[in-house]
Amino acid sequence: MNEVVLYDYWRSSASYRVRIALNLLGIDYKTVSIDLLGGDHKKPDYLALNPQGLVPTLLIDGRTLTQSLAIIEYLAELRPESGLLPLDGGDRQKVRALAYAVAMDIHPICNMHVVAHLVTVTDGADAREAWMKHFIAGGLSALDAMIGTSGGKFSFGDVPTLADLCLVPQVYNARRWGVDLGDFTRVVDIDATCAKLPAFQAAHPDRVRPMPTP
Ligand SMILES: N[C@@H](CCC(=O)N[C@@H](CS)C(=O)NCC(=O)O)C(=O)O
Repeated sequence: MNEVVLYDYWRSSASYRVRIALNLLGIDYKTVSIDLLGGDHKKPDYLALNPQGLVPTLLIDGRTLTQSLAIIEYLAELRPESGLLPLDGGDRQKVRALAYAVAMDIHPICNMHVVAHLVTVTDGADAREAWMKHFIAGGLSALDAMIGTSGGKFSFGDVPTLADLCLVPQVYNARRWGVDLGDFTRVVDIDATCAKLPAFQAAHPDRVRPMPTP
């Protein structure tokens, strides 16, 4: 098998999702750090891999894969026994709905280039934090309600799914921005359950942050 290579940024939620998936599936991979703050994602070499100029990108099976959820679904379909996507169509729909609530409804409006533009058009540095808190809190409140009183240990059932791979990085991001998570009991409990698993621990931004060059 060719070497698996993940182009990622340590603090990127979308990269974090894919790191967890690779770890859960036991797929060894090499990381190439794309420094978003340094503009690496807009350089021609990287744009040739990922024309959107976003991380992550995964090289695997001789393919160049982009879009974190599409990457995870590719991996999950190769290993249906992983449970990342449930086998039952109705259950799979529910897991995708929970994942999309984060990846499509919270993440895009809180992305780096979106918020950087907000700051330029509002001319207010405070706008960034207020924006992040508002949309992350609203999105996580809805996610908490969607998960509701389902009794499983994870977002859906008793094994980690695509939904948890989206929830955990979003909670990390919420904490980074100082969002009050007090009302989101299920979300916080599920995050804590995931945090006990080595695959999630090894993917945490603090564990993968590149060392500054001396
Ligand atoms: N829908 C894409 C989103 C990827 C994405 O937005 N990545 C962020 C980091 S989490 C990024 O590269 N941002 C760069 C920017 O905003 O300029 C995916 O899931 O892969």
